[in-house]
Amino acid sequence: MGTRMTMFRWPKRLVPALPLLLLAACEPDVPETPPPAPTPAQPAIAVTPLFNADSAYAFVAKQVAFGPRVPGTEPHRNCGDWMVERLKAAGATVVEQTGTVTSFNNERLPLRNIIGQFHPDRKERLLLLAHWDTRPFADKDDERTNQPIDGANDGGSGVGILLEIARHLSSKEHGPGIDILFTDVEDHGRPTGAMTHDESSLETWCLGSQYWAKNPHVPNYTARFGILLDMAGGRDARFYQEALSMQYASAVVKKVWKTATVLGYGDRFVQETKYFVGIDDHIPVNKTLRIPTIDIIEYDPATEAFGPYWHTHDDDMDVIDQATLKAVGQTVLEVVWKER
Ligand code: AHN
Ligand code: ZN
Repeated sequence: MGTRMTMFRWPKRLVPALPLLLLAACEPDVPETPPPAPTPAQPAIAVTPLFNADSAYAFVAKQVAFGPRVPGTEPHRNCGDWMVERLKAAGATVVEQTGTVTSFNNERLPLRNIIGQFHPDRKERLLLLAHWDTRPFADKDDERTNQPIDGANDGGSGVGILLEIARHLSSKEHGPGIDILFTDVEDHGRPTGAMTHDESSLETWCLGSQYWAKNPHVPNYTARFGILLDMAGGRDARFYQEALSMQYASAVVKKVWKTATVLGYGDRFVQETKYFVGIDDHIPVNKTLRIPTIDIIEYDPATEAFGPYWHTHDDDMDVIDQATLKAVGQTVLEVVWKER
């Protein structure tokens, strides 16, 4: 026993390092000091995380399960609380904006914009947004027109995709910090004005983003660019380059559509401009804050508008397709990850 103790008496500071001990056991002339530990190499390219479409789909289904998210109702309140919880669980610093707005039909509506900030200490920002309220009526349907819709695609899909993206953001160690903005009271606009371009009707939509653009959650808020998701999860959806996005932020449109093509989603992200969105949440962001912001929104050449489910009771979970959620989600995640 005594002999063995003598043979294996190593310098004290090596004792806790078991691998070194084993190495040293095969090497009689073990150096007094271990070689310096290699400095952990920063990967040259931060690999973009995989967007999980199952998870995004479950986030859409969860919103729908709360019931229609009509401002001022209990499902709306409960869904908002859940979204805040999801953002916090993902590591965001959450800010909520509340207020009261008046709809076109003179309803006083509570407003709740929800902002999840990732790495709020970083000066450079990117803005991702989607509305989370659902339309209080089905004015494009033939029946039950005054009942609220599920809004699985119109409302649910954008939030579902962004909540899935949010799960990855705290691990983004490089580049700008991200702000996820869930706007409220987007879809309470004047029915007959839906596709017209008369100014007074346009102003009845997007009340939450109008409010936020005038009162951003951070004074003098700005971002490198913004991406709005609206009706981004429909089966076989095609995304054309929306004309107002092209007008305000063509470089961002091109960046996103090119990224989608590189990722293999060029069949969905069609490199062709279509003029159709009178207003959406990107307009106040472009006009008031001058942040170049685009809208990824379904365009259906057959209807020359959105999908046939739009503002009808058909906008339920049957419309949602994981392949579309994946194409949009992975594309946006890639665009975000590529920013240095
Ligand atoms: C108009 O209806 C004028 N623009 C589309 C905004 C919208 C409604 N997005 C979803 N629902
Ligand atoms: Zn809508």
